[in-house]
Amino acid sequence: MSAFPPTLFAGRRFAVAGLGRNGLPAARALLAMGAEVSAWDDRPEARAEAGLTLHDPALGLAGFEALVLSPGIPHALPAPHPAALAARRAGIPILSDAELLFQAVRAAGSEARFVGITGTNGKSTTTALLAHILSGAGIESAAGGNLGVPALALPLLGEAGVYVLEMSSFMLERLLTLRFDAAALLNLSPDHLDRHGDMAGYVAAKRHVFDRQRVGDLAAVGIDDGQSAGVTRGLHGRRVVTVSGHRPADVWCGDGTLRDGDGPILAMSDAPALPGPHNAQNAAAAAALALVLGVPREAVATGIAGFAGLPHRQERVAVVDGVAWVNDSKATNADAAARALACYDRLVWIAGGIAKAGGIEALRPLLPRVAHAVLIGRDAPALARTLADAGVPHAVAGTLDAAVPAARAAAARTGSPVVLLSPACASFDQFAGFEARGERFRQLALTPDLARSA
Ligand code: UMA
Repeated sequence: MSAFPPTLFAGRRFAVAGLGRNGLPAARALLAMGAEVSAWDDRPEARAEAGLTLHDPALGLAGFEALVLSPGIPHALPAPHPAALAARRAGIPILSDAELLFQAVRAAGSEARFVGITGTNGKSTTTALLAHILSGAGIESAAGGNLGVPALALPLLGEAGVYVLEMSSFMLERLLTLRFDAAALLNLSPDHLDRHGDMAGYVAAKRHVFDRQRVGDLAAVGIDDGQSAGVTRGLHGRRVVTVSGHRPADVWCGDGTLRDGDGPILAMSDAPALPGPHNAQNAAAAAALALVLGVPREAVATGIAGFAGLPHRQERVAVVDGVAWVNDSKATNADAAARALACYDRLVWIAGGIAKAGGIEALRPLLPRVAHAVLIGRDAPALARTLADAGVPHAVAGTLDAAVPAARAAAARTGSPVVLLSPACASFDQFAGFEARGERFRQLALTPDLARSA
């Protein structure tokens, strides 16, 4: 693992638009490789803080090799950003940082392998899980992309190294030469349709993860939803491996055991951080990728069993008096909360915040599992109406600080073994983001006196 040579990109000229978590490290990395970089952000304070040579791309991009556009900035829908229009006028490509990482690695003479992981849900978990399995097996790896460390902030890996990149649909639309030795598409449900026009556009963007793959490259495809399963058609030449959390596939989970054609890999009960069939599918995908990367079967099993999980995603933060406190603050919509609720037969549920269209109506089939619900946030009254209609005992606590002691009492009263924060709502009415909401839950769960004194 080392830094990229300082003259690697000498003589190359890039425009970088967007100086947030993606663009700022990208601009700095390109500069550190010797490229000439002109940067821009529509926020004056971001421009001022960047300390970079500034150029408004809307004024023209003649002479630049490419526009590195932050993933959140649209190049087509709902309306193209002026930088993207300027790139089109200048006839230069619009690239993501992952493409430039690939170019840099190859320019540095490294044949390190690239793994791309995408899907609507579970891609962060699968990326982190694969990186965990690889490091346990002693394989040098660097993980990032949409999750955590942006691609161009990753180090240079040698021949035996493996980059594990979580790829969003936004990043996948901006590749030119990057080829994934092994790629996974986990699942597909409607998301980011404003950027992709419709479901067909979204699926097309996700499918780019398999572009340029050669004969024998691995294409792992989740078959637990029809849209994703349909992608297996048309992947000729690749080594297609189907993965499922609950039905027969090339790598799948049945009777609680993760298995493939060679037999059992491990019992998912040995992997407490990966509850539910959706996590079983994430584990199946990570296993398929790890096996093709040369990780021995036993090391795949050990890696999955020892995975600690990601913060705020069904994260078991405490077990107090036999009650497990589970932080699933990342569940900002009903779809995500459904995955968590389905994992427990009887629970106390903390939910609420700013609800998405439809509220928690879609969760009705799962509500009989809820022994008691405690509601917080702006849309608690609307959620309460659904719960009342479904006959679920509930209370409106208002804040998380009030909800935690109420949930503790409800768990004792109802004999529920789990208190689950899976809000099915955005957090912005009361918190800076889902992370802050989850952190407060963790503090309150671990320190009962904090809640009592609040
Ligand atoms: N900006 C402009 N003009 C605009 C819009 C934005 O100048 O018209 C500037 C903003 O002022 C800001 C920057 O662009 O400075 C923001 O860029 P961005 O929206 O791409 O966000 P980043 O902070 O750079 O984070 C991005 C990813 N965000 C998105 O894809 C929306 C992060 O994924 C990623 O972790 C990060 O790069 C590092 O690679 C987050 C995400 O929500 C987790 N991803 C979506 C998802 O998971 O569903 C795809």
